[in-house]
Amino acid sequence: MQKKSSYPEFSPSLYEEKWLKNWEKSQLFNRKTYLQKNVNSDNKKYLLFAFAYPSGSGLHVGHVLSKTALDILARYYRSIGKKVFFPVGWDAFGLPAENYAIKTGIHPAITTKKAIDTFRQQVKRIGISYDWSTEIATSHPNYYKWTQWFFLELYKKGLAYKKEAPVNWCPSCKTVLANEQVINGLCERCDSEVIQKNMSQWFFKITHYVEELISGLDEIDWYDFAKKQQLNWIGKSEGVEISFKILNKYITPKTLKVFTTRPDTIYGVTFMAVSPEHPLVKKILKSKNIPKNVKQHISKYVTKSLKKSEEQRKISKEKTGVFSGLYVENPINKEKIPIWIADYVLYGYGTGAIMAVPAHDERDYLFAKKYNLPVKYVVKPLNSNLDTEKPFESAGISINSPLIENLKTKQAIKYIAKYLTKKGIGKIKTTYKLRDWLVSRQRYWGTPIPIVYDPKGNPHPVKKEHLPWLLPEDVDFKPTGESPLKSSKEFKERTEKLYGKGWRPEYDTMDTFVDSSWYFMRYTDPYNDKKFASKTQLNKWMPIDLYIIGPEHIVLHLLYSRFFTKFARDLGYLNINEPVKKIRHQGMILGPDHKKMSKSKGNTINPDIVVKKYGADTLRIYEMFMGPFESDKPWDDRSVQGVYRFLSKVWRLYHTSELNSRTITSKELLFALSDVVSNINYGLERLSFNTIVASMMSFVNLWGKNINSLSYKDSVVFLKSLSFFAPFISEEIYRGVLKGSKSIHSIPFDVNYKVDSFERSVVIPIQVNGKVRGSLDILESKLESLNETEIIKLAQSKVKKYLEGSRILKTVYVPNKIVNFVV
Ligand code: ANZ
Repeated sequence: MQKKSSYPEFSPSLYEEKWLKNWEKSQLFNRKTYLQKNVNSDNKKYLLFAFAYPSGSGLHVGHVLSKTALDILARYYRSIGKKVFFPVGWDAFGLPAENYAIKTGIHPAITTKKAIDTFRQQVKRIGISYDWSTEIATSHPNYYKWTQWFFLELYKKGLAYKKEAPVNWCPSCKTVLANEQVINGLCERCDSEVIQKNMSQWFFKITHYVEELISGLDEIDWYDFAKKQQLNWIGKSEGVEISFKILNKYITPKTLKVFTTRPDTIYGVTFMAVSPEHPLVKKILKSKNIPKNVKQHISKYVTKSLKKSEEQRKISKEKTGVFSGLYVENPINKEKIPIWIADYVLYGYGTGAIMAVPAHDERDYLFAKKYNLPVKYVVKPLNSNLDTEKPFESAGISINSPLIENLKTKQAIKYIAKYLTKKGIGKIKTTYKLRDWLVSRQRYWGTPIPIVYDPKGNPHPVKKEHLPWLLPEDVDFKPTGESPLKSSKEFKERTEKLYGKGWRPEYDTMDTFVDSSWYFMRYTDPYNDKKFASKTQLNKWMPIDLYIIGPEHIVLHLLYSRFFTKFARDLGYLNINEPVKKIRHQGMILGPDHKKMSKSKGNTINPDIVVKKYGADTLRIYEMFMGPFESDKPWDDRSVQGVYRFLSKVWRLYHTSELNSRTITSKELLFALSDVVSNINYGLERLSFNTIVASMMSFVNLWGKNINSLSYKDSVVFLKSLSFFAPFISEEIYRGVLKGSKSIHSIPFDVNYKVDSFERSVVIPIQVNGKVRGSLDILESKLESLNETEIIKLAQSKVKKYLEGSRILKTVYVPNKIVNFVV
């Protein structure tokens, strides 16, 4: 190729859209065109990004980060012969579209479709090589038909059931909220105070798989802190259930059961506490033997507590309660202990009642201090003095405890547990914090629960031939505290027509977390209208090899997805236990002010504007270069420009260098290039994108210093490396300047580049009068072509300084070893 003095200006907008169209037309990344055969667990790569909610505000820079990261991997894996599955879809049901509809009256289906269209166009524009043939949206009847099918299968197996339950209720959004939607007792969306309300709700019995949800974590390559968070949520505790005799002959039952993980502290119990929902409280309120004023007190307290959300009760530093008027007997020492009603005791955990040991439990301590109850220390530290100004919660040595005096906590627990079990008042028990999954939502824009009620109010499954059980369109979105579906005439008429007069449909829709708990399975076979996915496709692509999600999904989304996978396995569809092999989380991109981006702070960056100004390649490389993928990092406009300059240099070098087969790549550049290749080979799987970009930049800087030192072949190796990160410019140069006959994205990447073609060089020291004064550093191939005279001449020029003004008396050359001049 001839060196050119003038070359076309670097202007990404002139070619980026052109290549998009070209790739789309040739279906370059479509799974159907070339990936169907010979897929096995060794050669397949299922890459997944947590599918986006298509919000009205469009793609943000955070989406670009994770999508680009996976795209780079997808391009790399394809180029080394892997069968890549890289699907795309939309988590399209959800509250924002519905809230927008409430405000504007525009149907959520319309806003959602529009948002998806915008997202799709934006994602395509940044060159994400998705397999668009698999695109799905959870709000599409072809999708939610199978969400409903899953519901019915769960129902059939007794894993979906209905029960009356206290729920978090936001009085302003007029909806039930999941625990994680309650932040410090306030609604995540509108900051109103959340209250508790009893409602009849549908649940999925996720606790059925609780042990597997714990043990399965061992199979996943995931951060320890994330696994710990999920384990904490599941909250397995081994302890003892102890029965305390109630000292009141008019009250049944005769005993109060508590769950404790510290039976060794039983000598330190100074009060008992039951949750306001505990059945004993109802008994007390009904009892004629408890004074009226005590009951009034209790009743007032209970009403107030029940309005609080569970979260509020858990975190509040102020512990409150009322005395119940009852006592129990401590089975270990026959002490009379008062029973209190306190809302820091939760009804859904353990037995909903506790033996309180203020000396060794902080919550009990705060309560005891507030109500002047005794604090009795029964454990002391192993190696330090007991501080009686605060609770001592750690393990230590038992004191003031006759049966276990001087025993270490672990032994003491064992001893007491055994003792109580023998006496028939204790039982070893395992409890879990995990509750069944409440899936009912009193909202419109979600999957209708496929249940109908007969005139007596008994639930029946919607017949499978009536699926998809369509979401009615004629509804009034305005929240009334009831499900919006209740306002649909069509829905009611449809139900009566199909099931009989007086029948009614279930008006609740499902939590959108249900939609997203199985979408990765649907991806494998998105157009199947006989099954949610065929066993063949499922077992061909599952499990997901790499899943990138935001850290906000560590607990629930992954727990629910794991639950659905186990259920699909038990239905006989899958041969695996866990849906994902490896999970990673992207860091957050902060605003230029180092703060979390938010519209109200005015520090958001619109990726469209960056693309328009600098092109998609610059945006992609910049985001990969900002810092470690998994860390939070601020946006910096100057670095964006730096990346743009890097790409324009690439452009100039390819247009102005003599890239021909005669050029031998200089040693320096070979080093730099092999650095790029090995960084890709070792760094990509570790998501070390920024170090790869840095090595590409140093390669280009070196090249710029000596532009005619790169061979055509090696220039392709570099361009191919760059193509994973910057697919547009590399295609334009490959097809335009390097005259490649096919897409750069379909040529292979030489992972062995370093080993195969890296040339060794030979270093020959040069001595003057026996002293080393310099050295020759020559590539092996070049050395072969030089004769002795030429080598001596080169050596002479290297040590010119030391030879000046003298005459060379003798020259000794030991081939490839040393040159010695005697002067
Ligand atoms: C006596 C005791 C003494 C306790 C002590 C702790 C320390 P984890 O480990 O989280 O499972 N508990 C039991 N049921 C409860 C409920 N429904 N609401 C609130 N607290 C409850 O915690 C188990 C401990 O949490 C139990 O052990 C109980 O307090 C409390 F020095 O019993 B412990």
